[in-house]
Amino acid sequence: MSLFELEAALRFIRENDRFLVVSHVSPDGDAVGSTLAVGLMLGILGKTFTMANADPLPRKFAYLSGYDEVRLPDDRSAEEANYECVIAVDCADYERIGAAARWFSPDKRILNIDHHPTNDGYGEVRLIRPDAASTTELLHELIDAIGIAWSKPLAECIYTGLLTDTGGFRYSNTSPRVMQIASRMLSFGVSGYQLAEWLLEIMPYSQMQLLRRALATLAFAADRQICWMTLTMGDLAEAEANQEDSGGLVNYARNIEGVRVGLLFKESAPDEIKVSFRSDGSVDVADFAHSLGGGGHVRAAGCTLRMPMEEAVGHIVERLKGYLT
Ligand SMILES: [Mn+2]
Repeated sequence: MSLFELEAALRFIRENDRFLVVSHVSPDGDAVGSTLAVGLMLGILGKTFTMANADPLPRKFAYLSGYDEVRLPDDRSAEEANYECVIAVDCADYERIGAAARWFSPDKRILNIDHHPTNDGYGEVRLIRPDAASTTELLHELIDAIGIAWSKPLAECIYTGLLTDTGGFRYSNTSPRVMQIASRMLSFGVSGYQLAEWLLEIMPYSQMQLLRRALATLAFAADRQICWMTLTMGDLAEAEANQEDSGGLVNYARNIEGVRVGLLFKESAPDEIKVSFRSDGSVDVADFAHSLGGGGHVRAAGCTLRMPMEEAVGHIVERLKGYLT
């Protein structure tokens, strides 16, 4: 981010009050960590604010400070609508804010803080840095610039975004800078081994039941360079799984030797298929997902198709075969 961008973001925060903090639908660790970090920062600055998300936050992030304060769009009284100052974090485009945008005033101004390369530059003030591993990496810099004191709760938010968006400090975005910030967060009391165990290793029983069903559908194309799994609404019901249980399962498809792109097709509603893409790095799945109306990162992206499962699988696998060659 340029100094000019950082200054504009600081001014937006310092010179305004009554903020609405939002992130993307189906929030991940970086979305939750970023939302709550901004909330903690605004609280320390003496600002009034509300945090909202289109979807419930995954339960596994309940250890983060402020988790219970994030509101759903339906949970609203009249005086809480019409926020003029919006801070959107980790959200690559305006549509991904989803139903949380119902709380915006028609005269809203948005501070867009994000690291997705596909960010379309919405908002009046923008702090966008595609080379950052997580949005919390940018927030670390913003928090230092705004000059508030670090605490364990704030550090846990930053660390959670770093840990989850780097796949446990394993992806190619794990830069020296990421490790420096992580190290600093540990010095503020974050328990790195406990968060790693809780976020990367422990799996709910219902998620394991879902994994069992997903693995039974493993299929391949293009000399096993493409591998996919499917999950129907019936699978989700039988496993007594919730939406968050399917997170990360796509990696089982991608992690097979020789596979360049792993996919998970998940039926989220009748004739609505959410597709997750994971690449070994040789294929830009953000670009591919973008061509289907989705987005994400080079190695991890997604899109939603409105068609039956079989049609969605055929459509995407055929297109992907052409994309590989
Ligand atoms: Mn992120």
